[in-house]
Amino acid sequence: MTKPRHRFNLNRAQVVDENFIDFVKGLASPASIQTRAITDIIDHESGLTAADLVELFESQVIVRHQDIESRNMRARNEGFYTIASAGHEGNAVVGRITRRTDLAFIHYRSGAFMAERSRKFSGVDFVKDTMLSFAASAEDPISGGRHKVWGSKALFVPPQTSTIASHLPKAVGAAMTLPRAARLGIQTPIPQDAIVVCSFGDASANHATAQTAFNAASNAAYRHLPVPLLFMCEDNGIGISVQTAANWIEASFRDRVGFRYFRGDGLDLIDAFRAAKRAVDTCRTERTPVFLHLRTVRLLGHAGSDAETEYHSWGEIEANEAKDPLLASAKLLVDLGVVSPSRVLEIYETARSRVAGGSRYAATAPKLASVDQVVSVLAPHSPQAVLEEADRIVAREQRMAVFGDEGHLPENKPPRHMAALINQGLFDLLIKYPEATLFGEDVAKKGGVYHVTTGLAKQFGLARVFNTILDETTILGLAVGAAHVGFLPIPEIQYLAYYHNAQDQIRGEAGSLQFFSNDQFRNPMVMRIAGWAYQKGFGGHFHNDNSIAALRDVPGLIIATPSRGDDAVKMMRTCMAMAKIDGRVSAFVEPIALYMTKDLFSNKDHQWSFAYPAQGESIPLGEAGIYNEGASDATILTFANGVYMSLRAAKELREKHGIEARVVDLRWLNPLNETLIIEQARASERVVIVDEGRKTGGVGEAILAILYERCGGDISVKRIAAVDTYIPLGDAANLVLPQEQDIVRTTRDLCRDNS
Ligand SMILES: Cc1ncc(C[n+]2csc(CCOP(=O)(O)OP(=O)(O)O)c2C)c(N)n1
Ligand SMILES: [Mg+2]
Repeated sequence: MTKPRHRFNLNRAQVVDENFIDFVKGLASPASIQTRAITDIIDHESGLTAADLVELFESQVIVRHQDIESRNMRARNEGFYTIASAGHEGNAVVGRITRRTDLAFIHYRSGAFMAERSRKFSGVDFVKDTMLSFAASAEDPISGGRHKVWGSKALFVPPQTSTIASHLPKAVGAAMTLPRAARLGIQTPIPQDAIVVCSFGDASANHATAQTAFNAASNAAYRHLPVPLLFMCEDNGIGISVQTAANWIEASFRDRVGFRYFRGDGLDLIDAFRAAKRAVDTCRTERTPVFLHLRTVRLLGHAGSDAETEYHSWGEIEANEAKDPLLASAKLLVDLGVVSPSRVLEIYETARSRVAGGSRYAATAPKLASVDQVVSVLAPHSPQAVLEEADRIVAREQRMAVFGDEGHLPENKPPRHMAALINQGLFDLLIKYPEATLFGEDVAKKGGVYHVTTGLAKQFGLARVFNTILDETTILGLAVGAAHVGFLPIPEIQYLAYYHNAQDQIRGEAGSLQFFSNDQFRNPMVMRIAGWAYQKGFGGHFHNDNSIAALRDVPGLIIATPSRGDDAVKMMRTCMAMAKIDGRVSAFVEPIALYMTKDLFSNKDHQWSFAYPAQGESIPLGEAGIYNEGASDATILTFANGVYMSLRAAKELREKHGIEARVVDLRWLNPLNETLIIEQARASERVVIVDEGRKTGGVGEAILAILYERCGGDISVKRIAAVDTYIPLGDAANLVLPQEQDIVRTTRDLCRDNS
């Protein structure tokens, strides 16, 4: 049907547009067809009516014009995004059949789904909102101009990043935890009969992150757990330029354990509607993972910048365009006698002008105009409210019900090591926050590798404290999803090295949600990670990882790392309060080597055992611990194991060298408290940074930068940091990690050279 004039026209949006008009003009005239009542049922199995068809078609058309206009906007430098839904408009049926409260994490080509979802809430102006998003306007109601995303608070569609498949683990998490919330009496933003929807492309289905989500859902269903999750694969047979093998999606998902598989033709509204209806109904009633395989076609290339002719012949491009679902929908409507061709064209042109109006408005709508505006929602912090929340005291009876009697209250027990205190701190947090849930590998019966979670599962039940499958992406995705449905998750990562394995769930997903949703969606959590090195004679690199670059790299992520048990409890209280009040995500890095440490200077001195802090005590974000405060010969800036080693070094410096060094436990590695660092550095004008992290990517780098930028040459600084290497097994580990004697020597030399 492509006219010869269209060959070699690189502007395929124009071609597809003209094709549609020509095609409809060529359809049989209204006089020759019967007319139907809008209430007529067209398909008895699904209940699809003529009215459904008309509205579905209107949604398809609106999205098509948005796609065409996005390219015009780009050409005028008024728009900044051109990935289209063109050819995928059949997904409108899923938008129509699902409910507004069916939490949806969607693909960038799910525009027609979104158009249909928008019908379910009168306060949403779909066209204007999409145009504002293309234009990256600060008025874009979902991201505030930070990205072109599909999303809406009112429509329960959180925005997704461009990282394909990264939204699937959280979809699994939301679907798995929604039923748990009901059992626990946790208030959820969506009703209990909601389902969770996620959509993605065929190529994305191969991604490790997608596969891990399929596996987690499959495994849960296999264990007879409810997982009301609809996976919608929009299969256009290609990923950018790479073809998906014929029937690959069907072959690999049709018989996946625990999945119900449905196939629909997204190029045919009746077939797609029927399949979607079955899929959604099955998912809703059976509470089981459903895989809806929707056939689509990709029109207009991968994005506006994609020269499709590099990998497709003109013939192939035209053959795809001939499959345009809008042609099929128009023909269906006319053939069924639902509307006339001229009415089809009217609908088409009305949509064009609505979109053009939205585009005109968006072109001049305000943009993000300052750094403050850009970052205003990245890391919200309300210190006063957080402090009050952290110090909020739980009713005595509630604690008594868990701890038993006065003597068993943790604050009435003798001083103990960090693992024991964190454990008790977690008991208190699970009492304080009924919506808190703790999960990870081995955390339940075993109580974690280091017994930090001992007794929690028994006390609070396996609905709240549970083991996950062995997969960090699943653990963190579960946390994000659980947060979306109202939980306050405390996921545990067994070792820092295994955070790296799954970091995109924090860096790309959890960390970015408030930013890309203009703080309308939040996924608060406190991610506990057993980390750092110095485990004597055990572990090698994988249990002694000291690289926090991957955490420091996440914008807005709070990094907390205690050096002693009482601090740990007080800092955890603040992290939970920041999650609760400001929706924040924290990484709580617990130094494994100090978990069981009781003594500081000599055997049985118990100087590293601490009393459990009473309710109402917390350590605010940024507050440091200062030891030997009056000391003015040198300032040691450090954290975690560094504090322990530095205190021992300071004793030796005093006793053997007459040097008085103060030791500053920074506790919070992101954001760094610059004011405090400067103050403490100025107190002696000689600074030793003890960073057990790696020289590259460790926090020492940032401290050096702060000191240099803020103090110039006024202050003498030396840095001790770990060697840029993986950590070897056994005693060789000490060759590459900062040692107590390094601190003594460096501080002594610094004082001697700058006396
Ligand atoms: C993790 C990741 N790797 C690579 C990309 C770049 N990329 C964007 S879309 C895409 C192809 C996706 O194909 P498919 O899942 O079939 O979706 P389609 O675009 O065909 O709808 C690729 C490789 C990305 N966004 N994320
Ligand atoms: Mg594809």
